Amino acid sequence: MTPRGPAPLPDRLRAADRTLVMGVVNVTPDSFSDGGRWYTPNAAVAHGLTMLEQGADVLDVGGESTRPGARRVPVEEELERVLPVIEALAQRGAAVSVDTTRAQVAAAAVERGAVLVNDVSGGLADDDMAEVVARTGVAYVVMHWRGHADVMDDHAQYDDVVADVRRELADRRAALRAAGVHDGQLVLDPGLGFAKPGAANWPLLARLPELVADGYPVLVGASRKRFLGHLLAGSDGTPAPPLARDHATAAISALAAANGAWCVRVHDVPASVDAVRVAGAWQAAQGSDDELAVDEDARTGGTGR
Ligand code: PMM
Repeated sequence: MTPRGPAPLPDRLRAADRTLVMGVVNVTPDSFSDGGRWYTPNAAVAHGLTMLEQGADVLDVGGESTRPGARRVPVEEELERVLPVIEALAQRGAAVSVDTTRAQVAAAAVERGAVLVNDVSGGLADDDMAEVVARTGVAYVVMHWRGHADVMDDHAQYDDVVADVRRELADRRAALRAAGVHDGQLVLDPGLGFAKPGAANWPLLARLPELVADGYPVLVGASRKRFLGHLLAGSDGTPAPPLARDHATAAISALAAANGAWCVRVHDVPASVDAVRVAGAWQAAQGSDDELAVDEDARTGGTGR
């Protein structure tokens, strides 16, 4: 199948002046980050609606935990968990993303109104995913991944983590393109915490502009992850628990936004909405400063004084 010409992400997945914020709706009993607090469909929908009010641009609904060591959920159970929540949130006008590695779940979610498929395996976990993405034309997050949660820690060796992640993402893009997915559908994600030892996450953040320079929207999912727990460890070395990692998450949202991220995926929406707004205003002022300098140059005859 030949790839179609480039087309940008849908308008509702773009903001002119700032990075987007994706709120996490985990419909799972065992997520590392929120421990199943929103497990029933009603609780998950209510939580999603709250995040919309708090300023989330996209809601990411997932029914399978990806925490290290987690076991897989049968597909029927994943469908039962996510579909009612996706449908209800889409009907309320939300831009909904489905967090799944399964083609069958992705296809059903798009039918119920999802506008983005967030696949932490970048198409590697299910050979049919590329066909679903190509056929539906849905926007698609290609995350860097080296194996399911039960084995990913065995695949965490890198020469240069940033170069290796970029190269493996380029391989995924080529495979998706060959299956008929077009480049304009794609979002890239470095996959923080997925087959990444703690220290490997920092270069992926610090060198984010290299990934951004590959020319695709970039999603950053640092929220409440283990490497932040280690950063914030107490004096006895005990990692900070997930719910104590939100301030650090917001700091990363600001820095990721300032470094060109398209979107940040977070559990605590209000702080990251403020963070990306700060980054947006900061960058706009840098632009307006340039304009001021040009105006000033015109007035002073080019001395700028
Ligand atoms: N992290 C998690 C789940 N889904 N999706 C993308 N695109 N990027 C991520 O970093 C990511 C993800 C794991 O976190 P959770 O259990 O809190 O949802």
